[in-house]
Amino acid sequence: MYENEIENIASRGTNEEIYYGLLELTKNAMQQRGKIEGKKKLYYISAEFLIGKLLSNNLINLGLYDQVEDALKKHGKSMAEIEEIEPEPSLGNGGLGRLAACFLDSIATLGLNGDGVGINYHLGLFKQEFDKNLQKEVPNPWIKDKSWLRRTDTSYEVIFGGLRVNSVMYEIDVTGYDNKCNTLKLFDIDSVDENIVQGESIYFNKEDIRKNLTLFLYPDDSDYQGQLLRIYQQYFMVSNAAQLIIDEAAAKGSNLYDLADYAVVQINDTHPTMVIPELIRLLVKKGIDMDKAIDIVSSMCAYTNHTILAEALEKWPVWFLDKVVPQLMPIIKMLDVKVKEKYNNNPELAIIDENQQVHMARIDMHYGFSVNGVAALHTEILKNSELKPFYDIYPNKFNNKTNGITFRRWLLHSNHELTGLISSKIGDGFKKDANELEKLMQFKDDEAVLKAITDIKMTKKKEFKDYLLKKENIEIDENSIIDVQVKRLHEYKRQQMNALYIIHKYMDIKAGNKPARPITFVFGAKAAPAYTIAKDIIHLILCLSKVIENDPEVSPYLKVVMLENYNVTYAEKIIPAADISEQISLASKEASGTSNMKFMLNGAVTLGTEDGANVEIHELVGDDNIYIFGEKSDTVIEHYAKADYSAEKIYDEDPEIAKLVDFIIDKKMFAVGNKKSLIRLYMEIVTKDWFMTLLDIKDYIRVKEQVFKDYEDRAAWSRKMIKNIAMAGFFSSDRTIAQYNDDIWHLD
Ligand code: GPW
Repeated sequence: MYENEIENIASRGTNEEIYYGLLELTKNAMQQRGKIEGKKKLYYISAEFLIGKLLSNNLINLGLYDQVEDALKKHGKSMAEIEEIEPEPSLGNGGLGRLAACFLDSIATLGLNGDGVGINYHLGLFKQEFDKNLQKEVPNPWIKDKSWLRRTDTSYEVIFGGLRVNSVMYEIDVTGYDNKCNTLKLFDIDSVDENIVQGESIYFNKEDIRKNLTLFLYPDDSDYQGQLLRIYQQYFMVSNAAQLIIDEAAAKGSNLYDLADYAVVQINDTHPTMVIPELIRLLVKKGIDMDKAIDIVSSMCAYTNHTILAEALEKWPVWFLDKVVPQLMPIIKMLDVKVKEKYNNNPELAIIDENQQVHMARIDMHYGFSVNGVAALHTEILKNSELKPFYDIYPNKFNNKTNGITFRRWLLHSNHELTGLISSKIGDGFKKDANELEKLMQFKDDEAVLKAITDIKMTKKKEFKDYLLKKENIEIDENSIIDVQVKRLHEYKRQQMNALYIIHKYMDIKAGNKPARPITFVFGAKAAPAYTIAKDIIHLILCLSKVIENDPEVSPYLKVVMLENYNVTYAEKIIPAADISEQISLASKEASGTSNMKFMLNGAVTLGTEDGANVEIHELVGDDNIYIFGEKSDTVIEHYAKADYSAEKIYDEDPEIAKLVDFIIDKKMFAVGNKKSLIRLYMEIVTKDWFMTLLDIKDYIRVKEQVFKDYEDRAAWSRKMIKNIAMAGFFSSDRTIAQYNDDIWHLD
């Protein structure tokens, strides 16, 4: 199929013409596939869908990729260069948004009837630029005249306090691997005006809702207008979703009393929580009795928790909601009264607390039928501490769904070489059943296969080197060890601890201890615009990079690279090139992590704490094929409970640690950096250190030294690589989604 069209497109003159030709062809091919159907439908509502570029993935899922690549080759072109034309939509911050995108791929691949519902942010998340070693945020317009978006005629009225808007629904087709299509539905309004953004910044008038409602993803919420805007966005998203759900069910014959036979809603963290009162409101408006409406909605909504960080569990003041969504407040108040009556005014369970704050997650837990965490450890912590009062009253609602990633993007697309090798050894079965990767263990002592795996790693390192040189004019050594930490910048993820290791290594080399081979430390991370310390950590890393580069004694052995504007596309390039995967969050704080899975699948070895899904990786690969360090979650949770952790004490009592921290404010650093920022970070680490960097730093250094030493036994290292690849099957999002369906959604 499509031979002539593909040949015709590949023969066009410019990459742009080829890209747009392939875009149209792919969109048509997806329409031809047809839709996945069924009586009951899943609505995966999420404020973020970090879908990445779509051309290659859609072609892979349609089975057309090889044909296109061959045709391009004949004309002296490659997919890689054509793909450069495609803008990357930045409709997510990080893991949560990328997870939603992986899930859409797997839902369609398993042939399950399920759509994503979200918001069409015109400028997405900001684009990151570095200026004077500091992060600068600029808008990232991604919507072009021709794109994957399809405008539909579906439109709903959404009523806020003192404002009515009419939405427009856009769709992006989501094709399963060798299967039919679902859709991602993104709501928007026509009146949004990109010109209200001031210059090359992300600042705009936050009060003009008609013009800014879908302008940015999570605009700066450090001031109160920003938070209000976030509530406007959330309600806009769920009011559209609720109306869509009711319309689609009614069209299939639902009398609405049986709505749960037609629809199940997955609430992706608390951002879409207002879908619960909104559905209740709409059902009551249609004449259904209030208690009955509550029952119906409670039987069709399920909630996923993605964090135990208290500051991320959304709480909104009653008066915010009164202002933005006045028609929901009577319902939320009634839901709260029912809870208070039933549970004796227990303040831990209250939806509205004594400070007149509405706890969004508590609405989900009382009025949804399922509550899940995203890794085994995370779910245990939810049950035993964070959400214990709720687990005590609703033990049957709680369940675990360890995250997963789509292997179509994170292996088939990002690592054709490794995919080819695996196919040649164990056949193509793993593409549909990822557990078949375990068959690779037959080759654990096969020198030719082990060599092929290390050769592929070298190929991917060279490819990354070329990409980086072209994109950022930074040159790295492909023969160096590539050690990678890529994820949002947050103190709990502890990029600052990695930086302290680099300081240790720098000093060690200055003292005459040269490493066996050069090491390249790669970081990629965006910091929230209002998160000062996170931005200070970026500054620290960029300054370290300069100090090392300027030091001829050290620069032959160490290089620090901070990728500018790390995004999905960058992830696809760096992950296959990585030797070491840094997963060093403070134990208990990283709900799951998903890049850890992507690295493992591509043959990198994890250096990490017993946190999130690292725990499950550890169980699967065994002690010899992962590097674990640091305090365990129980100890950490105890420290928090007793409030007995003191960074200052460690700093005062351990001169080796003090020496590393002091380097942050060394004159070498001041020579390239911003004094205020470096001093602020130094003080933060010495006097606060909320995420206990100094608690784990010594063990981290000890184990990391061991990693670099072990790397030199190339044969032993290649056996660690194959073990990681072979055991990665569990982390396919196809497995995760099958479990969601078996335990929660029950779609045909
Ligand atoms: F705070 N995660 C994220 F829980 O990327 F809502 N953004 C978020 O806003 C939140 C969580 C939230 C991440 C977790 O940090 C990560 O551990 C997890 O793997 C990922 O969500 C997907 O579950």
